[in-house]
Amino acid sequence: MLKKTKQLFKDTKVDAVVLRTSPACFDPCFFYFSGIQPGVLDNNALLLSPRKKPLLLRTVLDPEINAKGLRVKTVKKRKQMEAILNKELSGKRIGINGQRYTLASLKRLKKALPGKRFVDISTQLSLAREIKEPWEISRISKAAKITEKALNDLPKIFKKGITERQLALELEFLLRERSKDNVSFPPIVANARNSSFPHHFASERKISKGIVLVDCGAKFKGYCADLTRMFTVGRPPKKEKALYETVLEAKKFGQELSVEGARACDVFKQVSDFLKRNAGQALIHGLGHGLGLETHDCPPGFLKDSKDELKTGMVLTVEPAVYGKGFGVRIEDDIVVGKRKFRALSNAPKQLIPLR
Ligand SMILES: [Mn+2]
Repeated sequence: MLKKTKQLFKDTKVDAVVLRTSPACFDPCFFYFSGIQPGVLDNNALLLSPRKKPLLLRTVLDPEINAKGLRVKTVKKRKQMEAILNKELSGKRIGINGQRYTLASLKRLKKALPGKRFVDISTQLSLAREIKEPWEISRISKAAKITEKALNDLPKIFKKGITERQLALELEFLLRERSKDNVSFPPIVANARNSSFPHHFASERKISKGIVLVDCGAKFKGYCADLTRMFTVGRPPKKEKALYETVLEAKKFGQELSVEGARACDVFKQVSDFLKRNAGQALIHGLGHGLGLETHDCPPGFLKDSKDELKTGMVLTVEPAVYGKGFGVRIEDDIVVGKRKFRALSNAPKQLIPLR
Protein backbone atom coordinates (compact mmCIF):
# COMPACT_ATOMS: atom_id res chain seq x y z
CA MET A 1 0.00 0.00 0.00
CA LEU A 2 2.96 2.24 0.63
CA LYS A 3 3.68 2.38 -3.10
CA LYS A 4 0.11 3.44 -3.87
CA THR A 5 0.18 6.08 -1.15
CA LYS A 6 3.43 7.51 -2.52
CA GLN A 7 1.95 7.62 -6.01
CA LEU A 8 -1.14 9.34 -4.64
CA PHE A 9 0.92 12.21 -3.23
CA LYS A 10 2.80 12.50 -6.51
CA ASP A 11 -0.47 12.66 -8.46
CA THR A 12 -2.28 15.10 -6.18
CA LYS A 13 0.45 17.36 -4.75
CA VAL A 14 -1.49 17.63 -1.50
CA ASP A 15 0.22 17.84 1.89
CA ALA A 16 -1.98 15.26 3.58
CA VAL A 17 -5.15 13.24 3.03
CA VAL A 18 -8.00 12.85 5.50
CA LEU A 19 -10.29 9.89 4.80
CA ARG A 20 -13.55 9.25 6.62
CA THR A 21 -16.14 6.54 6.37
CA SER A 22 -19.61 6.36 7.91
CA PRO A 23 -22.78 4.32 7.54
CA ALA A 24 -24.23 7.15 5.47
CA CYS A 25 -21.14 7.54 3.30
CA PHE A 26 -19.10 4.35 2.96
CA ASP A 27 -15.63 5.09 1.64
CA PRO A 28 -13.73 2.07 0.29
CA CYS A 29 -10.57 4.22 0.22
CA PHE A 30 -10.56 4.37 4.02
CA PHE A 31 -10.21 0.58 4.11
CA TYR A 32 -7.96 0.35 1.07
CA PHE A 33 -5.33 2.73 2.37
CA SER A 34 -5.49 1.51 5.97
CA GLY A 35 -5.65 -2.22 5.34
CA ILE A 36 -8.51 -2.46 7.84
CA GLN A 37 -11.08 -5.16 7.11
CA PRO A 38 -14.09 -3.39 5.53
CA GLY A 39 -17.12 -3.03 7.75
CA VAL A 40 -19.38 -0.43 9.26
CA LEU A 41 -17.45 2.24 11.10
CA ASP A 42 -18.42 5.68 12.25
CA ASN A 43 -16.54 8.81 13.30
CA ASN A 44 -13.10 7.32 12.67
CA ALA A 45 -10.52 9.06 10.53
CA LEU A 46 -7.47 8.01 8.58
CA LEU A 47 -4.71 10.50 8.03
CA LEU A 48 -2.20 9.91 5.25
CA SER A 49 1.01 11.94 5.11
CA PRO A 50 3.81 11.70 2.58
CA ARG A 51 6.56 10.89 5.06
CA LYS A 52 4.83 9.29 8.06
CA LYS A 53 3.00 6.04 8.64
CA PRO A 54 -0.77 6.39 8.21
CA LEU A 55 -2.49 7.51 11.40
CA LEU A 56 -5.75 5.86 12.41
CA LEU A 57 -7.89 7.92 14.74
CA ARG A 58 -10.41 5.52 16.18
CA THR A 59 -13.13 6.15 18.70
CA VAL A 60 -13.54 4.31 21.98
CA LEU A 61 -16.39 2.40 20.35
CA ASP A 62 -14.02 0.67 17.93
CA PRO A 63 -11.09 -0.39 20.10
CA GLU A 64 -10.39 -3.55 18.06
CA ILE A 65 -9.94 -2.03 14.64
CA ASN A 66 -6.33 -1.99 13.56
CA ALA A 67 -4.02 -3.13 10.79
CA LYS A 68 -0.33 -3.64 10.16
CA GLY A 69 1.80 -0.54 9.70
CA LEU A 70 -0.58 2.00 11.23
CA ARG A 71 -0.05 4.47 14.02
CA VAL A 72 -3.15 4.36 16.16
CA LYS A 73 -4.74 6.81 18.55
CA THR A 74 -7.97 6.20 20.39
CA VAL A 75 -10.09 9.26 21.08
CA LYS A 76 -13.07 9.87 23.29
CA LYS A 77 -14.52 13.04 21.87
CA ARG A 78 -14.74 14.66 18.47
CA LYS A 79 -12.92 17.74 19.78
CA GLN A 80 -10.01 15.52 20.76
CA MET A 81 -9.89 14.04 17.28
CA GLU A 82 -9.93 17.50 15.74
CA ALA A 83 -7.14 18.65 18.02
CA ILE A 84 -4.94 15.73 16.95
CA LEU A 85 -5.69 16.42 13.30
CA ASN A 86 -4.73 20.05 13.77
CA LYS A 87 -1.44 19.06 15.35
CA GLU A 88 -0.60 16.39 12.78
CA LEU A 89 -1.44 18.38 9.66
CA SER A 90 1.51 20.56 8.84
CA GLY A 91 0.75 21.58 5.26
CA LYS A 92 -2.09 23.68 3.89
CA ARG A 93 -3.50 21.51 1.11
CA ILE A 94 -5.63 18.67 2.45
CA GLY A 95 -6.89 16.01 0.08
CA ILE A 96 -10.34 14.56 0.65
CA ASN A 97 -12.56 12.12 -1.21
CA GLY A 98 -15.16 14.58 -2.46
CA GLN A 99 -17.45 11.77 -3.53
CA ARG A 100 -17.68 10.36 -0.02
CA TYR A 101 -18.07 13.40 2.22
CA THR A 102 -21.48 14.68 3.10
CA LEU A 103 -21.89 18.43 2.98
CA ALA A 104 -22.38 18.41 6.75
CA SER A 105 -19.16 16.51 7.51
CA LEU A 106 -17.12 18.73 5.22
CA LYS A 107 -18.53 21.84 6.91
CA ARG A 108 -17.54 20.44 10.29
CA LEU A 109 -14.03 19.60 9.10
CA LYS A 110 -13.56 23.08 7.65
CA LYS A 111 -14.59 24.62 10.92
CA ALA A 112 -12.29 22.35 12.92
CA LEU A 113 -9.29 22.98 10.67
CA PRO A 114 -9.23 26.71 9.94
CA GLY A 115 -6.75 27.94 7.38
CA LYS A 116 -6.61 24.66 5.45
CA ARG A 117 -7.52 24.26 1.81
CA PHE A 118 -9.52 21.17 0.95
CA VAL A 119 -8.85 19.56 -2.39
CA ASP A 120 -11.09 16.94 -3.94
CA ILE A 121 -8.79 14.08 -4.95
CA SER A 122 -11.54 11.52 -5.70
CA THR A 123 -10.32 11.02 -9.29
CA GLN A 124 -6.79 10.14 -8.17
CA LEU A 125 -8.14 7.91 -5.39
CA SER A 126 -10.13 5.96 -7.98
CA LEU A 127 -7.12 5.72 -10.26
CA ALA A 128 -5.10 4.23 -7.41
CA ARG A 129 -7.67 1.47 -6.92
CA GLU A 130 -8.69 0.60 -10.48
CA ILE A 131 -5.85 -1.84 -11.15
CA LYS A 132 -6.13 -4.60 -8.61
CA GLU A 133 -3.19 -6.12 -6.77
CA PRO A 134 -2.79 -9.92 -6.98
CA TRP A 135 -4.06 -10.34 -3.41
CA GLU A 136 -7.19 -8.37 -4.29
CA ILE A 137 -7.79 -10.44 -7.41
CA SER A 138 -7.54 -13.63 -5.39
CA ARG A 139 -10.19 -12.34 -2.95
CA ILE A 140 -12.57 -11.41 -5.78
CA SER A 141 -11.86 -14.76 -7.40
CA LYS A 142 -12.72 -16.58 -4.18
CA ALA A 143 -15.92 -14.52 -3.86
CA ALA A 144 -16.84 -15.44 -7.45
CA LYS A 145 -16.18 -19.15 -6.81
CA ILE A 146 -18.39 -19.12 -3.71
CA THR A 147 -21.12 -17.31 -5.63
CA GLU A 148 -20.93 -19.66 -8.59
CA LYS A 149 -21.12 -22.71 -6.33
CA ALA A 150 -24.14 -21.33 -4.43
CA LEU A 151 -25.90 -20.63 -7.74
CA ASN A 152 -25.17 -24.19 -8.87
CA ASP A 153 -26.73 -25.41 -5.63
CA LEU A 154 -29.90 -23.38 -6.18
CA PRO A 155 -31.87 -26.30 -7.72
CA LYS A 156 -31.34 -28.16 -4.42
CA ILE A 157 -32.92 -25.33 -2.42
CA PHE A 158 -35.77 -24.73 -4.81
CA LYS A 159 -39.18 -25.95 -3.62
CA LYS A 160 -42.56 -25.79 -5.28
CA GLY A 161 -44.45 -22.72 -4.09
CA ILE A 162 -41.36 -20.83 -2.87
CA THR A 163 -41.51 -17.07 -3.44
CA GLU A 164 -38.86 -14.92 -5.07
CA ARG A 165 -38.12 -13.33 -1.71
CA GLN A 166 -37.78 -16.67 0.09
CA LEU A 167 -35.44 -18.03 -2.55
CA ALA A 168 -33.37 -14.83 -2.39
CA LEU A 169 -33.16 -15.19 1.40
CA GLU A 170 -32.06 -18.86 1.22
CA LEU A 171 -29.45 -17.91 -1.34
CA GLU A 172 -28.20 -15.04 0.81
CA PHE A 173 -27.84 -17.43 3.74
CA LEU A 174 -25.73 -19.81 1.63
CA LEU A 175 -23.52 -17.00 0.35
CA ARG A 176 -22.92 -15.47 3.77
CA GLU A 177 -22.39 -18.77 5.52
CA ARG A 178 -19.81 -19.90 2.98
CA SER A 179 -17.94 -16.63 2.55
CA LYS A 180 -17.98 -15.72 6.26
CA ASP A 181 -18.77 -12.21 5.08
CA ASN A 182 -21.64 -10.15 3.77
CA VAL A 183 -23.28 -10.26 0.35
CA SER A 184 -22.36 -7.68 -2.27
CA PHE A 185 -26.06 -6.66 -2.41
CA PRO A 186 -29.41 -8.31 -1.64
CA PRO A 187 -29.89 -11.04 -4.29
CA ILE A 188 -32.24 -10.35 -7.19
CA VAL A 189 -34.61 -13.21 -7.98
CA ALA A 190 -36.96 -12.46 -10.87
CA ASN A 191 -39.42 -14.95 -12.29
CA ALA A 192 -41.11 -14.76 -15.70
CA ARG A 193 -42.20 -11.20 -16.54
CA ASN A 194 -40.22 -9.81 -13.59
CA SER A 195 -36.98 -10.80 -15.36
CA SER A 196 -37.65 -8.02 -17.85
CA PHE A 197 -37.02 -5.40 -15.12
CA PRO A 198 -33.21 -4.98 -14.81
CA HIS A 199 -33.20 -4.14 -11.07
CA HIS A 200 -36.24 -6.12 -9.95
CA PHE A 201 -36.58 -6.42 -6.17
CA ALA A 202 -37.35 -10.03 -5.11
CA SER A 203 -41.12 -10.01 -4.54
CA GLU A 204 -43.82 -12.14 -2.89
CA ARG A 205 -44.51 -13.79 -6.23
CA LYS A 206 -44.55 -17.59 -6.05
CA ILE A 207 -42.08 -18.89 -8.57
CA SER A 208 -44.00 -20.65 -11.28
CA LYS A 209 -43.34 -21.65 -14.85
CA GLY A 210 -40.87 -19.71 -16.88
CA ILE A 211 -37.50 -18.15 -16.63
CA VAL A 212 -35.86 -17.18 -13.30
CA LEU A 213 -33.13 -14.56 -13.37
CA VAL A 214 -30.85 -14.60 -10.32
CA ASP A 215 -28.28 -11.84 -9.81
CA CYS A 216 -26.17 -12.03 -6.67
CA GLY A 217 -22.68 -11.94 -5.21
CA ALA A 218 -20.81 -12.98 -2.10
CA LYS A 219 -18.16 -10.78 -0.55
CA PHE A 220 -14.95 -12.40 0.55
CA LYS A 221 -12.73 -10.47 2.97
CA GLY A 222 -14.46 -7.32 1.85
CA TYR A 223 -14.23 -7.94 -1.90
CA CYS A 224 -17.33 -8.37 -4.06
CA ALA A 225 -18.41 -10.83 -6.71
CA ASP A 226 -21.38 -10.18 -8.97
CA LEU A 227 -22.90 -12.93 -11.13
CA THR A 228 -26.17 -13.43 -12.99
CA ARG A 229 -27.50 -16.85 -13.91
CA MET A 230 -30.64 -17.88 -15.75
CA PHE A 231 -32.81 -20.75 -14.55
CA THR A 232 -36.02 -22.26 -15.80
CA VAL A 233 -38.98 -23.98 -14.23
CA GLY A 234 -40.48 -26.48 -16.62
CA ARG A 235 -39.19 -26.98 -20.11
CA PRO A 236 -38.12 -23.66 -21.61
CA PRO A 237 -39.88 -22.56 -24.80
CA LYS A 238 -37.76 -22.18 -27.92
CA LYS A 239 -37.79 -18.39 -27.68
CA GLU A 240 -36.19 -18.36 -24.24
CA LYS A 241 -33.60 -20.95 -25.23
CA ALA A 242 -32.66 -19.08 -28.37
CA LEU A 243 -32.31 -15.74 -26.59
CA TYR A 244 -30.13 -17.34 -23.92
CA GLU A 245 -27.76 -18.59 -26.58
CA THR A 246 -27.55 -15.19 -28.25
CA VAL A 247 -26.84 -13.38 -24.96
CA LEU A 248 -24.21 -15.99 -24.10
CA GLU A 249 -22.54 -15.36 -27.46
CA ALA A 250 -22.60 -11.64 -26.73
CA LYS A 251 -21.00 -12.24 -23.34
CA LYS A 252 -18.17 -14.31 -24.85
CA PHE A 253 -17.67 -11.64 -27.50
CA GLY A 254 -17.43 -8.95 -24.84
CA GLN A 255 -14.99 -10.98 -22.77
CA GLU A 256 -12.72 -11.62 -25.72
CA LEU A 257 -12.58 -7.91 -26.50
CA SER A 258 -11.48 -7.17 -22.92
CA VAL A 259 -7.74 -6.93 -23.33
CA GLU A 260 -5.21 -4.27 -22.47
CA GLY A 261 -5.53 -1.18 -24.63
CA ALA A 262 -9.13 -1.77 -25.69
CA ARG A 263 -11.40 1.22 -25.25
CA ALA A 264 -14.27 0.47 -22.87
CA CYS A 265 -16.73 2.39 -25.08
CA ASP A 266 -15.69 0.34 -28.14
CA VAL A 267 -16.31 -2.94 -26.32
CA PHE A 268 -19.70 -1.60 -25.30
CA LYS A 269 -20.56 -0.56 -28.84
CA GLN A 270 -19.47 -3.81 -30.47
CA VAL A 271 -21.50 -5.96 -28.08
CA SER A 272 -24.46 -3.61 -28.25
CA ASP A 273 -24.41 -3.76 -32.07
CA PHE A 274 -24.13 -7.55 -31.91
CA LEU A 275 -27.27 -7.73 -29.76
CA LYS A 276 -29.10 -5.27 -31.99
CA ARG A 277 -28.32 -7.45 -35.03
CA ASN A 278 -29.04 -10.81 -33.41
CA ALA A 279 -31.73 -10.09 -30.84
CA GLY A 280 -33.28 -6.89 -32.16
CA GLN A 281 -32.33 -4.79 -29.12
CA ALA A 282 -29.26 -2.73 -28.26
CA LEU A 283 -27.96 -2.64 -24.67
CA ILE A 284 -30.10 -0.49 -22.37
CA HIS A 285 -27.47 -0.37 -19.60
CA GLY A 286 -23.71 -0.65 -19.38
CA LEU A 287 -22.10 -3.89 -20.51
CA GLY A 288 -20.30 -4.16 -17.18
CA HIS A 289 -18.58 -2.33 -14.35
CA GLY A 290 -15.51 -2.47 -12.17
CA LEU A 291 -15.57 -4.88 -9.26
CA GLY A 292 -13.70 -4.66 -5.96
CA LEU A 293 -14.42 -3.34 -2.49
CA GLU A 294 -17.73 -2.21 -3.93
CA THR A 295 -20.08 -3.97 -6.34
CA HIS A 296 -19.79 -1.00 -8.63
CA ASP A 297 -16.12 -0.26 -8.16
CA CYS A 298 -13.65 1.65 -10.30
CA PRO A 299 -13.20 1.74 -13.24
CA PRO A 300 -16.80 2.71 -14.16
CA GLY A 301 -16.60 0.12 -16.93
CA PHE A 302 -18.13 -0.59 -20.30
CA LEU A 303 -20.28 2.47 -20.83
CA LYS A 304 -21.39 4.14 -24.02
CA ASP A 305 -19.56 7.38 -23.23
CA SER A 306 -16.60 5.96 -21.31
CA LYS A 307 -13.18 7.49 -21.99
CA ASP A 308 -11.38 4.63 -20.23
CA GLU A 309 -8.84 2.32 -21.73
CA LEU A 310 -8.62 -1.18 -20.32
CA LYS A 311 -5.48 -2.07 -18.41
CA THR A 312 -4.07 -5.37 -17.21
CA GLY A 313 -5.30 -6.13 -13.70
CA MET A 314 -8.63 -4.34 -13.93
CA VAL A 315 -11.46 -6.54 -12.65
CA LEU A 316 -14.81 -6.11 -14.38
CA THR A 317 -18.18 -7.72 -14.91
CA VAL A 318 -19.42 -8.54 -18.39
CA GLU A 319 -23.21 -8.62 -18.36
CA PRO A 320 -25.02 -8.30 -21.67
CA ALA A 321 -28.81 -8.43 -21.48
CA VAL A 322 -31.95 -8.26 -23.57
CA TYR A 323 -35.21 -7.24 -21.92
CA GLY A 324 -38.31 -8.32 -23.83
CA LYS A 325 -42.01 -7.97 -23.12
CA GLY A 326 -42.63 -11.27 -21.39
CA PHE A 327 -39.15 -11.97 -20.03
CA GLY A 328 -35.54 -10.83 -20.02
CA VAL A 329 -32.18 -12.58 -20.23
CA ARG A 330 -28.99 -11.32 -18.58
CA ILE A 331 -25.80 -13.32 -18.16
CA GLU A 332 -23.03 -11.94 -15.99
CA ASP A 333 -19.52 -13.20 -15.39
CA ASP A 334 -16.48 -11.61 -13.72
CA ILE A 335 -13.15 -11.18 -15.50
CA VAL A 336 -9.64 -9.83 -15.12
CA VAL A 337 -8.25 -7.84 -18.04
CA GLY A 338 -5.01 -9.31 -19.38
CA LYS A 339 -2.34 -8.24 -21.84
CA ARG A 340 -3.52 -10.47 -24.67
CA LYS A 341 -6.40 -12.37 -23.11
CA PHE A 342 -8.94 -11.91 -20.36
CA ARG A 343 -8.99 -14.24 -17.36
CA ALA A 344 -12.39 -15.65 -16.38
CA LEU A 345 -13.22 -15.70 -12.66
CA SER A 346 -16.53 -17.46 -13.39
CA ASN A 347 -18.15 -19.27 -16.29
CA ALA A 348 -21.84 -19.22 -17.13
CA PRO A 349 -23.22 -22.55 -18.35
CA LYS A 350 -24.07 -23.17 -22.00
CA GLN A 351 -27.76 -23.53 -21.28
CA LEU A 352 -30.53 -22.39 -18.98
CA ILE A 353 -30.28 -24.26 -15.67
CA PRO A 354 -33.38 -26.35 -14.84
CA LEU A 355 -34.74 -25.68 -11.34
CA ARG A 356 -36.95 -28.77 -11.40
MN1 LIG B 1 -23.35 -6.34 -12.14
